[in-house]
Amino acid sequence: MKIFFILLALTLFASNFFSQAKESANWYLNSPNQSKVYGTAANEAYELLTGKKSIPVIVAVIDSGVEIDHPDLKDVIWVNADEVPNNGLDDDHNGYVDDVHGWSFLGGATSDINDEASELKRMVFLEKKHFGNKKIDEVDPLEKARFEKYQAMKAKYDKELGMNEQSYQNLSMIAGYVDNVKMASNGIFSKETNNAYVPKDEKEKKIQSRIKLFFIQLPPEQLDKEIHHALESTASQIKMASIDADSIRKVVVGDDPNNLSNRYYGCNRYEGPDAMHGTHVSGIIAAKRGNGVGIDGIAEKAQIMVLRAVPNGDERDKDVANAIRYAVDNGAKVINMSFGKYYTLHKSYVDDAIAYALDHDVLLVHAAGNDGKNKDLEDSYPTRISNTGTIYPNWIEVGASGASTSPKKRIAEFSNYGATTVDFFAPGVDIYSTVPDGKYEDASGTSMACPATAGVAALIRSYFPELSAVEVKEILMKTTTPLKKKIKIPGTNKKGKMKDLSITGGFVNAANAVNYILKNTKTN
Ligand SMILES: [Ca+2]
Ligand SMILES: [Ca+2]
Ligand SMILES: [Ca+2]
Repeated sequence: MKIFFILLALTLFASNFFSQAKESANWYLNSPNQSKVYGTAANEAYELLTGKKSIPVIVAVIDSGVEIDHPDLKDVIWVNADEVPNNGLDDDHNGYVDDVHGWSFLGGATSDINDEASELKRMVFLEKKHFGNKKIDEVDPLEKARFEKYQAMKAKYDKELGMNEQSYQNLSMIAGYVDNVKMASNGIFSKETNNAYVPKDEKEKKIQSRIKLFFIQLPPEQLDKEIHHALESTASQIKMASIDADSIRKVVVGDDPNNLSNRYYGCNRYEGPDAMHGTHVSGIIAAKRGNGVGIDGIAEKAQIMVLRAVPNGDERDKDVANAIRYAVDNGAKVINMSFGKYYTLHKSYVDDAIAYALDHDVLLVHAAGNDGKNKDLEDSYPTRISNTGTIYPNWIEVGASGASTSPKKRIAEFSNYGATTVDFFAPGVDIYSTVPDGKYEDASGTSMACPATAGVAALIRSYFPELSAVEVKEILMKTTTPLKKKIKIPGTNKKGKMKDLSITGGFVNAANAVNYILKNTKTN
């Protein structure tokens, strides 16, 4: 699941949700050393690096796909120089035909996967195949524990389905209301038309007043779009419930998603059906700086390698592992992973790919998730902790922070956290970045904090290539900006310390990292 622009589906009726005031469009580049806004200090880092040499760094974006011809991205998309485009041959013999800018693990000869089942559904589906309609007393005694686990998963899955139905009904009502407002006012949904609209009944009256609260943070046009987007994706999850968990995959891609031995499947369509999320992520890392167009990304010399592996619904461990391996084999030094799920079917396969990245000096950056949860209590996947208990050191886990200077509002209300499982926080609220059709939009999520951090890591690796992935991670950990004041713990009404939320208790800071390196290591 794309840890996405905050899903309105479940939260539209929580009035305090969008509580953070926007300070400025490029706030994520600001320095906490120079202002009270806790950006990444990328611009200050460049001031410190004036005159120093840097090299290109490939950053793999494992995501939904990327608009590679976006005006602010087209010059920073990775080009596989050894691959001749469109000749139907694997010229560089890496196993992938015509992979010029990366690869999609979610397509076949002619079509692409957009919607997929949840991992929980896949697990329930496989176990159902195994146990059929057996009852507990009909199960082989040796399989009782497995059966009980299956029953627990099934109960959870059934509950999820019920919740989807509920949020679909809520969203339909809200979307219907928005459409009614538009119909009454020449197609325009705005503050004014919402205020002027005469509600048809009590329900509409309630929606009208709730929507007013959301206008404080979200422009009407975006709210309209997000409501309809959430409605569509909920509808697709409901539709998914009635079909075989692997059927779409088998028809579109053609591989067996539970046979992990085959790495070579997919296609070279980099955008896929919905490149919104991956395009936004890529802009934060690398949108062309100083070209007078759009925004400045964080890492000037980053080249984006596009790896499509994250559909609507849950990504598959097989694709995540193969995308990591592709990135490692084809020269990426940093991998951005703005996705996650709470169930996993083939975790060891991803564990092995992470170990492979470690062996080849590749840094993985992962989003903590948007459920306001303590990850020390319930972790999501992928995770740096392997099935055998190894903790991989080439991994950074990032929570999301906002531009607000009020400590109470500095940590995003939606962000997951963990005193032992999240490393630090990075800008992830109201981040303005590239989206398809050559446009730009605000989005919030740990999905945005992750590329903010990947961008900083790429900046460091570009100027200090002699540092290893693990050293870069350690330096970013050592040089975070602390915050002594009490913060609000996401998803609760409790106050806490930053150390309750992350290992470092701080916020990523590119300038501090550069300063540290210049002082403590012999470079350039
Ligand atoms: Ca190739
Ligand atoms: Ca070729
Ligand atoms: Ca630009």
